[in-house]
Amino acid sequence: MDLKKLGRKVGKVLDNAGVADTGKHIREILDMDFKRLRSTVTKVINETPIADIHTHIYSEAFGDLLLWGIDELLTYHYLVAELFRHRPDLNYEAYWNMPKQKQAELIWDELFVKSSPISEATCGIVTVLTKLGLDVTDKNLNKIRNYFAQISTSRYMDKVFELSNVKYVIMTNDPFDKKEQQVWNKAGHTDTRFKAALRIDGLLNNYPQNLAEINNQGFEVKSDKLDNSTITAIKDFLKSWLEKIKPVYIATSLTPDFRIDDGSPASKIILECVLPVAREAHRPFAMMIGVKRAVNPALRLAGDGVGKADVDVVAKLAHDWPDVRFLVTMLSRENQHELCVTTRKFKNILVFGCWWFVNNPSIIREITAERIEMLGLTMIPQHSDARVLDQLIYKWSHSRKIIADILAEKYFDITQSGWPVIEADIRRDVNRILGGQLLL
Ligand code: RAT
Ligand code: ZN
Repeated sequence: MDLKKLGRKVGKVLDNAGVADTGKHIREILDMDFKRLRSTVTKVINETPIADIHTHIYSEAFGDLLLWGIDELLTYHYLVAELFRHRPDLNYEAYWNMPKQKQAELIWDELFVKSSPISEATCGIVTVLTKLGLDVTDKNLNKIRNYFAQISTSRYMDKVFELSNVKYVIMTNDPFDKKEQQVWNKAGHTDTRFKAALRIDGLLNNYPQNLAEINNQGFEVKSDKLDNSTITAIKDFLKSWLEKIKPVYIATSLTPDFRIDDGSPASKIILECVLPVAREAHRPFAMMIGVKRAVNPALRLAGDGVGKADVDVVAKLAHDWPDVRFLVTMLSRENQHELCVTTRKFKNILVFGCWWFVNNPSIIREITAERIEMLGLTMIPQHSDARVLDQLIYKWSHSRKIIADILAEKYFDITQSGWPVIEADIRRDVNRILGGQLLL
């Protein structure tokens, strides 16, 4: 007896009996072979508007902090690092002294004309240009520049959000940045596609250098001793920024050697200021762990490295602060499995994204499968980390494809064991992990 034929018959009977939905679902389940499943998952993932939970892009209100266009894409620090791989003869300062246009031309020439753009960062630019409908066959940079010269910022912004199908992005907002302060201290910003995150690296790493700035902002931090009145002032400083920018979370990056119980100013500020404020304000604390800053300072933003960190820090914080939600991502590939295990032990940890050096297809594939196998749908598989608006287009199109491949395999496995998988369930699941539901 052909099971599919029988299923279709049963489906029809149910349709006629007025239970059309059930009939449709039965047919759907029986017809679900791998190819079909994969195309359904891909369709659902492409149609699901993304909540991008960590980026470095800004709304238009932030003026020149918002980067977009071909020259910004080409001078993205991921490509700057690659330029020097191609041109070891080039002097770092000579590059930095060039005007941006010249830097972009050099990168275009070295990485796209004299070589094929097959690294993730370079092929990302090819994806952006082709998704914008531009012809790249003659490798003509000026033609590409003309396209960007003719479009206004707001039209382009709409286009990027539409092409990438992103519903909102979370920015990285630095309370010590003068340009940002000008915006927040005046009207703020109104574009609801942009939400804030309070980034406190400056407070943790540049303390006491930033003491003066905290004082300037009206919070009396008298010494660098972190005495009681200073702790209170830092807490007030944090609370005032929470009030001002209404961030989705408070965030910091941390070095691989960071320890929470070493009595350093950074750990003291986290324990005595950040976590009490986060708990009281019901804001998650996001930790991005594993970056070694300025391994090669001459490369500037492109000069940071990676190191394996101590996941026990995450476990200790999650254990000691059960009322605080910790969003965690780690930079080292070697930390990912331990982080999954730790996350299984603490309901207040939410793992997110494949950050920076692990945001490459081969590693995203591995980490995403590992997370699904160990955490199911209780994790946020990806964020874009876009620094240039246009990068939303490629970062999400590349990630969507990989996430779809992995999810399709996982759904197929359960159909093989007899579990019914229907499109509505896939949609529910995908919306949960990509649509920001887990952040609520
Ligand atoms: O990915 C990047 O662009 C890095 O430079 C960093 O900004 C990193 O993502 C971070 O948030 O510290
Ligand atoms: Zn980032």
